[in-house]
Amino acid sequence: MTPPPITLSPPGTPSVDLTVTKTQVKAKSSSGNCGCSSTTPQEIKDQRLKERIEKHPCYSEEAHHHYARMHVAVAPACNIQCNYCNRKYDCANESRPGVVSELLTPEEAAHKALVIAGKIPQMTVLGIAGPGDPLANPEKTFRTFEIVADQAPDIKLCLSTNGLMLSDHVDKIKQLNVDHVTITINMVDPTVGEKIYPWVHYRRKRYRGIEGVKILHERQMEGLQALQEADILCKINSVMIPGINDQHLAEVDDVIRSKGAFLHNIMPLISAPEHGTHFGLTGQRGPTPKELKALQDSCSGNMKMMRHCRQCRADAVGLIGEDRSQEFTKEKFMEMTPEYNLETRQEIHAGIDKFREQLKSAKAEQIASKQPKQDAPKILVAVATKGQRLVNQHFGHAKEFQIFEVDGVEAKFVGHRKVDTYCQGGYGEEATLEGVIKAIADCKGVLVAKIGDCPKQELLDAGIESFEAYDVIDKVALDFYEQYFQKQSELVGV
Ligand code: CLF
Ligand code: SF4
Repeated sequence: MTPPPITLSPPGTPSVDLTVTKTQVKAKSSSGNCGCSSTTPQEIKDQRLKERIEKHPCYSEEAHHHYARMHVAVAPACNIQCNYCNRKYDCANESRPGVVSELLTPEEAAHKALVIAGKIPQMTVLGIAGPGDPLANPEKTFRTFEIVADQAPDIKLCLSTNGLMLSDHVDKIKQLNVDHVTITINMVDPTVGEKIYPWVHYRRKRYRGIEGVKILHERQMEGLQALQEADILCKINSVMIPGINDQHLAEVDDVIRSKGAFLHNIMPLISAPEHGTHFGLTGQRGPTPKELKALQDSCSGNMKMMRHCRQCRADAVGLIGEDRSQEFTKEKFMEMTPEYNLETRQEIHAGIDKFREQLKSAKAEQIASKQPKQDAPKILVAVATKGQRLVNQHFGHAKEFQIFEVDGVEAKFVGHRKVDTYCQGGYGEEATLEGVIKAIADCKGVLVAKIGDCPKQELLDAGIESFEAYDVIDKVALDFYEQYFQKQSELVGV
């Protein structure tokens, strides 16, 4: 007999039932706490690594469904020029690195972090990622970290840099307990880099062309090495630029892995002409989602590959995939009193972690109950979600769809597609529906909390079935998979 289902009630959502079987209960009760198991050094290392990333939404794909990050824009200056960057462009609806609405002083930034830590308690990471380079503005960057570390010790500090000045600052980074550093590395061959970086400003001198790129490359490698020696987790971001470094990024992946990088995040070039970047103005295209996935797949054998990056603004706030920065403009947050409370936050995090554990157990049970079939077909599904790894959003409200690859046994997150919301002011917008269908054209199904008859039919005409549910993504995806192939076999039978 199966025990009664465990009811999960993540904050702000209807309850979701996840049945935990006897086998699982037994497995849980026999895994530790019995005093007779010994822990190997590798297990201790793995456990320590798990603790370092489990609340970081960028370093853990699983965490990004539950925990949020925020950026504070305290670093205006940059010491290099990338052909894909124009920091003058500012649009609150735009989401890409380098873009920011308001610059902050370290004191204002710390105030903002304390306000948001109270209002969005699942915010666990404070990152500094621009709008210029944090280490071209070291005083402002480190002062911000110092104040926040002093007043909000549970917030993880994170830094994203081009790497030019990194090795000079690794001691300070370590001293401030910044445990996550990202370096953007687009090349390990300066002849490739020449097409990406027109100049580099290093130790009070501007170097143009390959001379500057060589300095940047050497400094990036030194920085990576220094992080490894200091035992600081390092993620590498690479911008995929078709025809320039797309063929070269596999080599970058090899080099960074051999030098101890933890995670590789290959992102698509954003190059709309209206952004005014060199690449935008010269017609350089970005990769298609298919090209990006193919490159990520080809590199993912080597090391952990990040696929959930949303190329955040330098003042982004919220879960990755949602941007709440407009709720916390300077005018607004300076009027708010910080309600940071460590105990309250810890209680909320404990609730989130319990929910995550239950999700994991249910997923493990689901996988164990399925018989993997050799050569089982894989299909993609698009999911409308507001987070918590649930199908919990109406089709018309989705600003993006998360894409999962399903093989009949499990559902793997493989990316996301941004869309314009279909529902505008309470009515469906025909023009945006076309864009949504185009964005998820390679998916067999769209999994949503609710969908209207009209978009449902148009999706079906395009070969995409709608599936309504309010439950854990993994479960809904597998239910859809079964139903989809059942229908297919019936059709063949007919
Ligand atoms: Fe910010 Fe970057 Fe830290 Fe994350 S973002 S500094 S590691 S806290 Fe994350 Fe945003 Fe992608 Fe960056 S989704 S752009 S990878
Ligand atoms: Fe822009 Fe960052 Fe490149 Fe500097 S390092 S030019 S801020 S993208």
